Amino acid sequence: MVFEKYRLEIVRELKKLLEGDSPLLSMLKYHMGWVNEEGVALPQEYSGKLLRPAFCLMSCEAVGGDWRVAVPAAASIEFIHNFSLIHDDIEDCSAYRRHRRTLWSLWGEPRAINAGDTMHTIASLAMLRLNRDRVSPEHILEALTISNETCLRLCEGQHLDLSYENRLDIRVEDYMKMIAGKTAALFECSFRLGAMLGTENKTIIGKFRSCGHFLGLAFQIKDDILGIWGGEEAGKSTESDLRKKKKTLPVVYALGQAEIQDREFLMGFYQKQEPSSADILEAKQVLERAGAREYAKKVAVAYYLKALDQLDIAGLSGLALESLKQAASSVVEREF
Ligand code: GRG
Repeated sequence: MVFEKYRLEIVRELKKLLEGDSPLLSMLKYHMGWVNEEGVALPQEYSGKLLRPAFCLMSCEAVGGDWRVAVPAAASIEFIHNFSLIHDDIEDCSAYRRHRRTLWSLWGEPRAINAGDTMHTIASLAMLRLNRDRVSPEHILEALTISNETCLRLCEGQHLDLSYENRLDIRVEDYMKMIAGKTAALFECSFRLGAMLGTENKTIIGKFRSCGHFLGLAFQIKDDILGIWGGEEAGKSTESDLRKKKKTLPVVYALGQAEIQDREFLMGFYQKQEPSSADILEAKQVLERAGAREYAKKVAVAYYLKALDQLDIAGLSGLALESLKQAASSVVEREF
């Protein structure tokens, strides 16, 4: 999904920032998919898709900049993302991610929280490395401000996500507000920082920022679909979002739109302490019957198209822009 030239540089920068061999760093390298639980390098790495850092570099190149200058910002964004995953897994009690045991499930919650905090700190240090390529102190300060404001939005979105678990009255507007924070904010940050490090043109930077926002919304809605109907590729159980009572878009839609009997089933389902696998299977059928999968798919595609519109309005052209558009399509076409 991510072009090799970007992937190699992103991974090189990430590894540079985690150099050292303390047990704490080893936990971070485990989470990044580079080593096993004993800290031994893996022959085949299990890192994430690196979408956010790649979008940052592609945005920089698409606006006419030198993408290598933006590598520290891309690495910082990937560490913020991974920090948020470490904490998310603790908050959601998820035992697996990317086909592997999660940090807290192996080392316990206290040490996983500490490892997550370490990664958050390293994300800020990563951004400061922008100074190695003649990026001005003003730009670095602006990039750090933007990334920290983004972290606040992530926290707000995550707060809403957690607080919706015990509610049945979530509307599509509430859902959109939640994902704008927990997911779209970091996509927006990737596109914005990439563009900002490649051009001074505020209008273009604004369009890239909006593109990231809309693409992030599309990404999360696709993630919701995969979280219910995805295959093994996703690396986590397709029962988990339903079991955790997550108010994903298909669920929000069905709670409002399903036939009365199906809606009653869903209400009962969400009031159960421990739904069985049979309950979950039935819930999936109810969602399907209500047209929730089709609806969510349509909404994801609509946001993806809005994202592309922003790039078109920016009035740029070139190979790098075409590559960026191609990569953007993977957000809605992906199967994991
Ligand atoms: C940043 C200070 C700060 C706090 C974070 C825990 C939290 C607050 C936010 C959670 C945000 C979260 C986990 C959103 C979900 C986003 C999402 C769909 C992640 C999966 O992204 P992929 O598929 O992951 O790109 P890979 O595995 O490819 O890296």
